Amino acid sequence: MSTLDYRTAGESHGAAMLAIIEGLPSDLPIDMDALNAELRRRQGGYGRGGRQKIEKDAAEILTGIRAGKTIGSPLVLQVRNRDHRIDDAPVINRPRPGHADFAGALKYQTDDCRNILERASARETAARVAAGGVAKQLLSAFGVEVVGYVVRIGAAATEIDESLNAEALRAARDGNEAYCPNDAAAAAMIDAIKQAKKDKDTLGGVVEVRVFGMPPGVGSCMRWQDRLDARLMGAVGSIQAFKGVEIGMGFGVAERPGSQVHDEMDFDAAQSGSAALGFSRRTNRAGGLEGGMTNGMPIVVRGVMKPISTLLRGLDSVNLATLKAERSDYERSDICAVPAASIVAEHVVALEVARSMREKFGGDALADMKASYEHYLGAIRARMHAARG
Ligand code: EPS
Repeated sequence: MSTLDYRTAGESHGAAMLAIIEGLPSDLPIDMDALNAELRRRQGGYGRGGRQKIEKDAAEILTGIRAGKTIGSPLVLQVRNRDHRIDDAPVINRPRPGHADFAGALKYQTDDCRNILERASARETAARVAAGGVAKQLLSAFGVEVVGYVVRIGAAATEIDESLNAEALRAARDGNEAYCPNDAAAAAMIDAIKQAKKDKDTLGGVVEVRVFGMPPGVGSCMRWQDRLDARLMGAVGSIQAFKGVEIGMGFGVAERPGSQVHDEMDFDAAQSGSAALGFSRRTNRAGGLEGGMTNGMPIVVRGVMKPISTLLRGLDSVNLATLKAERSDYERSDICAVPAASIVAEHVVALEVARSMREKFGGDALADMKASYEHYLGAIRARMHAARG
């Protein structure tokens, strides 16, 4: 079956976080240093709490690999938890409004929210970043680059310079602790997090992911399940604490007429060797996706993360064991995890893009998939050549 799928398992203070990826082609070399660099990046960013001083996340591959290359079998990744103490972790009876605590405790018939938060915790994203790191390595075999960064924390925001490529964006992001490609905006974001800490409060924000180098026609308009835009929205929307996702101009299209929304087209035969086949758009308000399919422009996805629900000053809650009004429990937590979430968003986007690439180009070995990719671009170029006469 040529698709790609993944699952995760693990509790925040259990033995390990695990990811299982099915559907990788054989012969893909896995660069562990690159995977581990992404895991460390996820642990960082300004505003993180005490847990990241304990953990030194590193991935181990348990299955699916031989001599450093995939062999087509399911690949299991493990990130061990140093803070492994799930059986001794304190009982939590006072749910944090905003967290999974309350609904989960009722659903799983317990008044100890610990059973819920252990799995609901954003620590689970370590497994998704490990899996997404593998997806990025598959995509890079096709010249596809994925980069995530922060565009807003609280009131501090930046616009992204549309002329920046993946490398420039990544370099700018990695230059500061807010993971924002604009240093001046990053300084304002860090100040906002410092203020939230003083106020014993938390802060959310907006992350953006761009995917460069996708050929047109990946995804589908034929089945809603296969629409790449919908998959990206689902994947980014599934990140812990995310409350909304936009593609391209997103909700901004509502206030503009069509002439100011759609991206007018050009064709330059001299560029037909590129993955975009010589077609270009004067703008990219569609965020690289039309009809559920890539259109050759960079994919642009944004997601909004709410402020973390664990506040040092607590929030009014109800004790589930006594039903008395009390402040919510405090668990060690972050003040702001938006920088880390930008890395998570990058990796879940990579997984969805890789899934659609597997479905479009198929093949059991990487060479088959590449041959199919080349055949597809070659067939389109031949049609364009014939059209030009
Ligand atoms: C996280 C680890 C967790 C939290 C955070 C994300 O560790 P601990 O609960 O031991 O401090 O810091 O999870 C949450 C914000 C949450 O609400 O659960 C991580 O590794 O990203």
